Amino acid sequence: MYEQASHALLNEILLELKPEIGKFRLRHFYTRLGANFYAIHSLLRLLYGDRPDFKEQMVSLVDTLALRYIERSHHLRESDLMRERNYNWFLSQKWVGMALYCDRFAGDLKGLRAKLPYLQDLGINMLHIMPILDSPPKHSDGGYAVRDFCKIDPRLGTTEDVESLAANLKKRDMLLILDVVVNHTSNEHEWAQRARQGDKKYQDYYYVFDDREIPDIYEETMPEIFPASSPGNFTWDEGMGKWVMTVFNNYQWDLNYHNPAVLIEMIDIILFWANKGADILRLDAVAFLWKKMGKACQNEREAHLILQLMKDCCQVTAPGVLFIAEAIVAPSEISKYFGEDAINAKECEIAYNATLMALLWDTVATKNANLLNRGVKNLPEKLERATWLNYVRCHDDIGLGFADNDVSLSGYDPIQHRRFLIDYFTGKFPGSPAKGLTFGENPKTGDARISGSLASLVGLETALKNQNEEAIDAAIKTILLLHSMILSFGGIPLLYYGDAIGTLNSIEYLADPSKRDDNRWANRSYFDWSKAEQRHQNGTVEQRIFGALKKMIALRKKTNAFADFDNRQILEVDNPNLLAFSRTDPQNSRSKILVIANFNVAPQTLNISALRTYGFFQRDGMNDLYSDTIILSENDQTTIPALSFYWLAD
Ligand code: OTU
Repeated sequence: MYEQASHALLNEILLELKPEIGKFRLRHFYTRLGANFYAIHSLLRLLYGDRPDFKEQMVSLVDTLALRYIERSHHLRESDLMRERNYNWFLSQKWVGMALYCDRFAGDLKGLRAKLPYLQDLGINMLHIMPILDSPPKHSDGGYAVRDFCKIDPRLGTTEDVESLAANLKKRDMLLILDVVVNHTSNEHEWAQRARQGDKKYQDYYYVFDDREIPDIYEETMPEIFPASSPGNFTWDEGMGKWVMTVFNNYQWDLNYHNPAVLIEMIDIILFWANKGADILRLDAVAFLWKKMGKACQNEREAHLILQLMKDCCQVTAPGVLFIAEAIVAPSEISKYFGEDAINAKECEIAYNATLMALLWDTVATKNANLLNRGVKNLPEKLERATWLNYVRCHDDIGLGFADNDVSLSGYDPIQHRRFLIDYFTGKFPGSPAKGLTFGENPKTGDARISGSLASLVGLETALKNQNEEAIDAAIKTILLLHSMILSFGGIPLLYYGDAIGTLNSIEYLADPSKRDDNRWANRSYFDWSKAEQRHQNGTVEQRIFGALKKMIALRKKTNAFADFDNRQILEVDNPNLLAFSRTDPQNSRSKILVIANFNVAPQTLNISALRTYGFFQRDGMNDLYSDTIILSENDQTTIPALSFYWLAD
C-alpha cells in the first residue's frame, strides 16, 4: 500500500543506506521493498515507535535486507521469481515430508546425503533436518539451545555441506527445511557471554533483572513449560550476578524482542539460512516471542506482529522461502499464526496441526472418533495461501491440547479424560498395551504430557514382546490408519524418521546424565539401518509398515483431491467410531474422494444413504484406491474393517 508518510521515510532511508549497496542493480529488491514498506514501517512503529533511535533502527533493518539480497545467489533469486509466479506451489499433494536428526539418522551431513535414496524409496521429498547448529553438547536441548546461529555443529559438518546438500536436494526435486530458533539462545551464545561479562548492550538482548521483584511478578501469570526438569521461568546467573528469563531449560535464555536490535539480528539470521538454500524455515516456539508482565506470555499480540515483520522482511529479500509456525498451543490460537484478518497468510504459510495430532491420539486410546469428529469440525477455516503440517509423531512430547469444551461435548469430563489418556499411554490403564512415559508432569496444575515412539505408544513393543500376532497386527494397522489420516486430510504430511519401520522406544538416553531427565529422548532413537533393511523382507514388521506407507504416499501424490485448496468437507455419519470426509479435486469439482476411517477394534457398519446426497455410492460400490478393490454396499450399508481406512473413488 502507498501512504505518504512511510513513502517519504522510505525515500530518506534509501539515501542513508550503506554506500556499497548503491553499487548494485537491485530492481526486484526495490519493487518488493516498495510493496512491503508500508507494512514494515507500520509494524515497526507499533512496536518501537517511541524510541529516539527509531529511524536508525529502520535504516539498519533495510540495510540488512539489502545486504542479504545482494548475497542471495542467482539460482535462489530465480527460484524466488518462479515461486512468485506459481505461488500456490506448496499446496500441491505432491509434497510429503520427513523430520529427522542428522546425527541419529546418518552420522553427519555428508552421511545424510548418502542416505537420500532411502527417503526417496519411501516417497519423501521434503526433508526437515532437526537443528544442526553449534550447541553445547551437554546442554543442547536436542539442538534447540543454539550457541552460534551461523555455524554448523562441527561434528556434523560445515555450512558448505549444507549448501551442497541443498543443491543436491534441488536436483532430486526435494525441499529442505531448517530450523531457526527465534525465541532463545544457549547461555553459551556470544551474546549471553558478553551479557555475563557486564556488557549492557547484550544484557538488553535478554530479560535480565537484579533481584526477584519483577521475576516474581512475571511468575504470577506465566505457566511453566518444563515444570519437572526446569521449573520456573527465571534462572540466577552467577557470572552476571543477575536473574535471567529462561522459559524452557535453565540454559536457554529468552531473547528480548522489546529491543529492535534483537529482531534485526534474527531477521538477518533467517535470511542467512534462506541464502544457504533452505526452502522452508521452521520457526521454533513462536508463541513465546513476546513477554509482558501480568500475562501468560504466550500468543501475545506482539508475538504476531513480530512474525508479520519477519514475513514481510523475508518477502523483500527471499520471497520464495516459506515459514512454518511451531506453535503447539490451544486450537483456537494456532490458526492465528497464519495471520489474523488475512486472506493470504501474512505470518507463517504453514503451521503444525497440533490439534489434529492430539485428536488422533485420542482415538488410539478411546477406540472411537467422538472427540476427533468434534475437533476437526471446529478447526478454523483455512486461509487461501496457507496449509497445515499434519503429523502423527515428532521429536517432542504429545500434549493433550484439545478444547475443553469439545471434550465435554463428547461426553467426557475434561480432567478425568486427560487423566485417562495419560494412564492409557503410560500403560497404567487396565489392558492398555502402550509403553509411553509421563513428561512434564506439573503437580501444581495436574497437567502432564506423554513421551514415547509411535510404535511403542500404539502397542507394538508389548505385542512383539508377547509374540502376540493379533496384537502385532492391530499395532501395525493403527500406525497405518494414523498415517492414512495425515496423508489425506489436506496439508503437508510430515513423517517422523523411525516410524516407517516401527521404531520402538529407545532407552539409550538413560545412560547419558545430560539426557536422562528428559524422556523425549525415548522417541529420538539412533536410526537402525539393519532394521531398515528388513523392509525388503516380505512379512516382516518393517516391510508391512514401510511397504504400506510407500504405497499410500505414491497414491497421495497421484490424487489431485488430496491437494489443499479448501476442498475438504467433514461428513456426518451415525457411527461414533468412524470419521468420514470428502476431498474434492480442485480442478474438477465432480471428482471426489471419500475418506472413511474406523478407529475401533471391531468392524463397523456405515450407513451410506446420507453419503449419497454428497454424490457418493451412486452405484452399488466404490473403488478403494488403497486396496484397489470395490467396496460394495448392501441394504444401504457397508462395513469398514477394524482399525482400517478407505480412500474411495468412483
Ligand atoms: C520446541 O517445542 C521444540 O520442538 C522443543 O524440542 C524444544 O525443547 C523447545 O521448543 C524449546 O526450544 O515451544 O511452541 O510441549 O511442544 O517446548 C511449542 C513442549 C514449543 C513443546 C514446546 C515446543
